[in-house]
Amino acid sequence: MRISKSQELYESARNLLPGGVSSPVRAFGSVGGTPRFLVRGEGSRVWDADGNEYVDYVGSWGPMILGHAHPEVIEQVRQTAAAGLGFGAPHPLEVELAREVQRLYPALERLRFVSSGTEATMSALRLARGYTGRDYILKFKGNYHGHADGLLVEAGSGALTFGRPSSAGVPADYARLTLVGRYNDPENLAGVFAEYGERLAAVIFEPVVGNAGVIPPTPEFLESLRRLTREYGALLIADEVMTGFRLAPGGATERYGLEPDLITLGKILGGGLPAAAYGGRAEIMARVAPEGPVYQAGTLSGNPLAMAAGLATLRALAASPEIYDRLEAYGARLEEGLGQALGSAGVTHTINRVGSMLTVFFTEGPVVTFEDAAATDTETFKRFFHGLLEGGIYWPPSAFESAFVSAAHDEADLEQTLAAAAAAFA
Ligand code: KE4
Repeated sequence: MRISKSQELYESARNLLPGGVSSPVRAFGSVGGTPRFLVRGEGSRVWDADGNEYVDYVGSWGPMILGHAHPEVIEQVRQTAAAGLGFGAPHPLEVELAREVQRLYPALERLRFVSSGTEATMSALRLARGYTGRDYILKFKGNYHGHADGLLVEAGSGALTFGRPSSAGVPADYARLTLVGRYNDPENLAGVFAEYGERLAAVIFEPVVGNAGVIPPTPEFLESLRRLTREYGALLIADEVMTGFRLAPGGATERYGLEPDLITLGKILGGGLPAAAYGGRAEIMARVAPEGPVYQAGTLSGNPLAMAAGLATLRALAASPEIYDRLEAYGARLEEGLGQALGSAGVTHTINRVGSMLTVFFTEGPVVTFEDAAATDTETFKRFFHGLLEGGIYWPPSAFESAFVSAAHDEADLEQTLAAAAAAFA
């Protein structure tokens, strides 16, 4: 496979951008090799600067649930762009998209558009602190909610969970206000609440973890989250930036019957353009400026093009609800086929899948906690990743990410994917 153009571009990019990329995971750091500079996408496929074609399971990290360059989405963006790219003023498309989001997420009596998932979670946590008057927040190890300072925190030492910075530049004093719990561990959760419950502003969690690889929630964990937050008056924030509109029309909230106090959304919400949101009950959101004292703002919030792309995406999904059956069916066949290919090659693995989100862990399994996921053999993942890449399959370049199936993936894609997986370990 000739990749000289990507190599040249990467050389130039590294003299301009840290690591040659605009977001770290794109640099292939954990798998090695030259990141592919992608220049075109259509349906389930993408092309790199050298003209190599790939079946795409990254989908821009989730947004491209319809597949790339969906005609209706492109047309709506084109029409909107022809009228101007943005005004920094209210726009009709904000009303239309908010109405469509509210139809799918009735819990969102009010919502605020922002430009990234990070902004959404950062703002939701500030709102929770402003609403409760409390300072501590709780997140879970292996859950990622974007790069706001208070969220770049890992479990501290000691039985409980004082946070400490997981990134340079985050003051220890600030990280200390973030507690880090263990996902799918109701006992640990009860312990944190016993110690800190009265001081907790919010608990933020991924309803289905995608950022440690896919880890589904246990019913007990979901039940204890809602019960304990209610009991102690902490807000429950479901971070649906990745799962929103993907695991069901109403995301994980619909799929698992969740009752969060706040929900954050992103990715599919912008259809591939920069749009995200946070929202919840009107009496909570009434605290958000300009109505209330919790400040949050953004030049490009509610940008018309992003609204147009998101609205066209959600409308295309609503017009063809059978898409969710197709995502489930392809996801199941991909899981089964990869299991057979890896099993036949004698490769120890376990696959976690929820709908169209899937991760192959190279460990015995089951993978129920972050520690289970961390046991995956990253060297074997590297062989899997590059075997797929050589076979024209663009898989997420990290063992701790979710692959994404789109409505555009078809039989030919599946056959090519399974053949490449078998060849990777032949
Ligand atoms: P952004 O700021 O990247 O739009 O969203 C942050 C975020 C928040 N919450 C969840 C559950 C997320 O998955 C994300 C971002 N996801 C990663 C993929 N694991 C984005 C890819 C990247 O960092 O380049």
